[in-house]
Amino acid sequence: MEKLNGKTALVTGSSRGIGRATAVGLAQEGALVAVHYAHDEQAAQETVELIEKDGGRAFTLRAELGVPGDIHELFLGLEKGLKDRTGHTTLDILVNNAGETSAMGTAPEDVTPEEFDKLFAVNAKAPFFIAQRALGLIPDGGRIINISSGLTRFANPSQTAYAMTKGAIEQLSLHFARHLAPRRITVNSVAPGITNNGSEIFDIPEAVEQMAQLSAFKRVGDAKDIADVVVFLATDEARWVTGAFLDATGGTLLG
Ligand code: NAP
Ligand code: P7Q
Repeated sequence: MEKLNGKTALVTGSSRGIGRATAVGLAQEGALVAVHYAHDEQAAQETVELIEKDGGRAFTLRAELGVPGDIHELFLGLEKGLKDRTGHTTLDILVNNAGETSAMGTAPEDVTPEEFDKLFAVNAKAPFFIAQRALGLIPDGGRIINISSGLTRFANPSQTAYAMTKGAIEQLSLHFARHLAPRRITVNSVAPGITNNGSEIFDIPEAVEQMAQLSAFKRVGDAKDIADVVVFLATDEARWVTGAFLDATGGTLLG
């Protein structure tokens, strides 16, 4: 039985990686999914094709986040896409997944104010204002799922600024969970560890072998390892879980 029949979902940054696997997973459970992207329209279209091949429903939605007018552009496209397909603009599930993961190997001494501002604009500010704007569309019993990182609990100096943005999104989950509990809307954080998002580094066996050692299971995560956790949080089965931090790092934080 599909668990999300009749539901709608927005997954930011679902043209590839964890977002794509999440969009596919939500659609497999019957949700109509807005596949959001910034630059790679073809990749977003491929996500939609994957979903449709499976008998699911999805549409693409472009909006660059972290720039002026981003929230307006995102919701203009979202509301139109939903209205055209469902006759209304109800959004049951919001997954704040899009993230700036570049410039991550930089020593703290070398991080520039511009890089810092960009990371915060995309990873922290945009999710806050997306959630704020989505509040008018999310019905009682809805879901907000924020993608954090195990780096909020695993020290790695060259990822300080990035990890700071993920600390911020975890605060969004905590405080919005309290704010939205009267409406039975749950708000949670999911923290992946190193996860194969299809980028080139995961084609280098030696690099993958090294990264795998961080997990208690001695492998890197697959995007589906994370998507399955997000899909669970989106279902009614997770109605009693809110304000939580879900460690989806394959035991990287066990020490
Ligand atoms: P990814 O493969 O790098 O994909 C990023 C997605 O976000 C793409 O769809 C991209 O769209 C979109 N995006 C990036 N910058 C954007 C912007 N400024 N505006 C709008 N969309 C933007 O990502 P991933 O590795 O799957 O990561 C997904 C989430 O998991 C992120 O929040 C990341 O921080 C978190 N995470 C990842 C890992 C990991 O090891 N992969 C570990 C822990 C946490 P376009 O391609 O169209 O630009
Ligand atoms: O190093 C990470 C890490 C990484 C990367 O590998 C590079 C990538 C895939 O472009 C983005 C990325 C995002 C992350 O959130 C992490 C991460 O969470 C991580 C890494 C190394 C050691 C522990 C980690 O989480 C516990």
